[in-house]
Amino acid sequence: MTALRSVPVASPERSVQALLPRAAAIPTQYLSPDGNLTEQGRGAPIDDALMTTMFRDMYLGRRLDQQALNLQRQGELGLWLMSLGQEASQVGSIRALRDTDYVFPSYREHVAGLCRGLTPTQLLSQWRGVVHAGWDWEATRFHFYSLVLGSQTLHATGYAIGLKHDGVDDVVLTYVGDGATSQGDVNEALNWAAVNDAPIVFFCQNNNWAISTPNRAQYRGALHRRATGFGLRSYIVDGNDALAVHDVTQAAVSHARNGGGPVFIEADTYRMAGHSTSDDPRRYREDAETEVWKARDPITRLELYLRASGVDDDYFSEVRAEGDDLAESVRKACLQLEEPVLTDLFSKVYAEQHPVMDLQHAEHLRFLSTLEAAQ
Ligand SMILES: Cc1ncc(C[n+]2csc(CCOP(=O)(O)OP(=O)(O)O)c2C)c(N)n1
Ligand SMILES: [Mg+2]
Repeated sequence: MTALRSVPVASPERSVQALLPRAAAIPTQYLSPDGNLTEQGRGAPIDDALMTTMFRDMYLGRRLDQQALNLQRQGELGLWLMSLGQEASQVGSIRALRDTDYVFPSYREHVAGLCRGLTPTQLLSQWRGVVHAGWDWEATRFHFYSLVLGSQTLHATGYAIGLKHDGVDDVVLTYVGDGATSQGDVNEALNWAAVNDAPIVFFCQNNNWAISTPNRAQYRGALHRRATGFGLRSYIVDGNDALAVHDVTQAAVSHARNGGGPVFIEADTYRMAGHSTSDDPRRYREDAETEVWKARDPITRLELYLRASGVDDDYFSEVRAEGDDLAESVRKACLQLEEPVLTDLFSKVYAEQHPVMDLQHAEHLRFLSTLEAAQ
């Protein structure tokens, strides 16, 4: 790959800022939507290899997401929660962690999971209904998805306090949505993390919607400012700018790692697809709004930057070919996933065998025998 050369500085995005529905500080932005370095971005550390890695991560993550959506539409997955548009938030943040740091996701962090080394099969299996959770969190340090909004922020805070007591310098990062910040759990987690100086980063993907509830109906003050009120250091960043997200998260992680206490990052982004495959966003939002955000697409933005910086077609062709292979292998692997064994229902509830589970298993076997007798 050729060395990157500098690209022109962008003009401020006044029109897009005017569309933001809340009183927020201007988010840190290094790359403008047309792929130019902003004034802030010109002072930012730019690592050529990281930039191409993050492009590849985002591109592959989007291909996985699209293939999973297709599989659900064809009846092969029960449900899928799309990450379309949120790739820079996920890639920029997870790439700022060490492999030994812990991640407590919400439920749409497939792109981050892929970067962490989870296989597409692991990521899909829960949504095909063949496992309760698809991976080994101890090996990956990427915890299971939590569908109970905000609960993961409490688990993450407790874990971070534990790490502090253990005297290790690993950090916890937890993903949370804008809507979930209305849960008491999240507010308790922020407060408890602050008073314990926990080594944790709360990464809020503010995608502007909580299913059909727009964030203007959810809160009025800016989310990052709420965290400041709890005593956390907080940032707001353009969540569609992988470079800025990475740099801001790196600053947050190093603050937490060095004993500075918890940090909250609000990543200003947008869910370009529906909430899940069970949702039709055309019922509650205007196409014009989505169009505004399409023009801020995180992948196009980085591609424009890379092309202007001298990265040639060969690189993009290679990544696209890799995406084609990934999409095909995801489909095959999904269709080959083995059906669960019913007895696992009783043997995998507790780490060790449990008498109540034994009773339930015996009851179930008795029930099956009545079915056989009736035939
Ligand atoms: C405790 C709880 N209440 C309600 C729900 C139903 N629910 C699922 S997703 C969702 C919206 C969440 O929005 P947000 O936190 O912004 O995350 P996003 O889906 O936008 O990523 C709601 C209300 C739930 N899963 N858990
Ligand atoms: Mg949301």
